Amino acid sequence: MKTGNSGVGKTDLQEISEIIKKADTLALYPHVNMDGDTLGSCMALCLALKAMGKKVDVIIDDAIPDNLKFLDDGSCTEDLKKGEGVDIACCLDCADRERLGKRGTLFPSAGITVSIDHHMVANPFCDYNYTDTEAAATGEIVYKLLEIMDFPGSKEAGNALFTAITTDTGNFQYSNTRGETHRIMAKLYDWGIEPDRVSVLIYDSNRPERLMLESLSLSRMELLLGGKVAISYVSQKMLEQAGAEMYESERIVNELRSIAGVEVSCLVKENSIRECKVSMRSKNDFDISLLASKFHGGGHKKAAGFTLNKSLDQAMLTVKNALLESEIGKKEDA
Ligand SMILES: [Mn+2]
Repeated sequence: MKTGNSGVGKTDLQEISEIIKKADTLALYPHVNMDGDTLGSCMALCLALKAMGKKVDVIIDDAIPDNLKFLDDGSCTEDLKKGEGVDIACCLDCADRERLGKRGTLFPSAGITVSIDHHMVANPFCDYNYTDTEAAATGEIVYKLLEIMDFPGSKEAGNALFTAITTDTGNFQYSNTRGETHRIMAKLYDWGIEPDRVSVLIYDSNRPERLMLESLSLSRMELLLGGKVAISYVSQKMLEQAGAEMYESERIVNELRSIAGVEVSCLVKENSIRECKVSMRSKNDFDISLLASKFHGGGHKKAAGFTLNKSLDQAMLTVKNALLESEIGKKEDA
């Protein structure tokens, strides 16, 4: 096993580019519950490798979200047979084995396994593991790999990398955005990318049901601690009323955070009568992951979550009490 940028062994992108060059057949793996970075990274690499004459499939575990369907040129498949006996299996943005889902036994059956990611890797599981935690998105790493491989660039591969980077940086607003992010973006413009058209596809292609759900949830918003905390919920009843799916609630917690003076926002999602998922965001200094870890959850300083095996009412109570007792409740001024 070789691991890059985390102190164990030595794998660099040069080495990964060499082994990919030698391969004829590849299977690329996005993580479960696909987002723009994982699928954009897979599709950019897929398109580039196909242009180099290789046979490439993107083995997906679940349906592609509607707003990312434009990325698929027909390479995405749920047919696990396509991943059998390939020269290389490469997972992108998916360094945690569990994020392979039901593809977990197929993945290691390839001749060589590779992981490319920007997340801290606790238990590297591939033959070659490359991690760059400075990269804002896995898409940034894929750009660098393609540059090393002398890929001349293409509009479609560029649009896929733009998707990866814009979605993982909150459209270049999050603190992971760096100078290098913009330098890569500038090079992608030279590939002929269409940020305007692609942004409409990613961000302005919502179903009306989503906005109906947002409206129902936002109308139940409560402000706590003198306006430093905004909290709301999504119930099964609201989903039914709006005709929406739970994944369409994902923007609400960001909307709650957008209020002036709010430092922490929180959305409690009722999955069933005895399970709620809690999503939290913080705006400035408050480390929300510390609060999430008290409930065996995880995440980052500004975005974290956890699951409670409680009814919606009980979960709301638990979360409110935890927020009131937290450091944010103790700070006099924010
Ligand atoms: Mn990512």
